[in-house]
Amino acid sequence: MRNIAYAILLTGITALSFNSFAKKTSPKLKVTAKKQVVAIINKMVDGKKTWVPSHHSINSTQETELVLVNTLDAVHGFEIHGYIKPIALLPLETRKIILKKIPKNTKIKISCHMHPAHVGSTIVAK
Ligand SMILES: [Cu+2]
Repeated sequence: MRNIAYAILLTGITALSFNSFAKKTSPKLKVTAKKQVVAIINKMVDGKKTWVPSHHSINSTQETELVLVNTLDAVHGFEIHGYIKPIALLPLETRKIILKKIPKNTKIKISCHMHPAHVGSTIVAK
């Protein structure tokens, strides 16, 4: 009977010790900043292939998920010189890519590397 009592006592002490040990040694959860999402659509505007909207304003403290939508029935390019390498979007393709944080007041230009006449747009980090 005494052995059983000791066993119960020991189990309780072990559980308590383990819990406080776990609390001290567990790494804190990393709080990831919410990402912002920007949709950039490729479509015909006044007879011209165009990435719309023409201007995007983003928060410089967050990375950005760009949702690229090619609504046209041909392959089109997407590029942000210095930030996003040229991508070829298939007809009617939607693709999500991540734009890393860009410094405040930076203005970057979206273009189609496949068609020089394709109207681009700009992103400004605030
Ligand atoms: Cu194009």
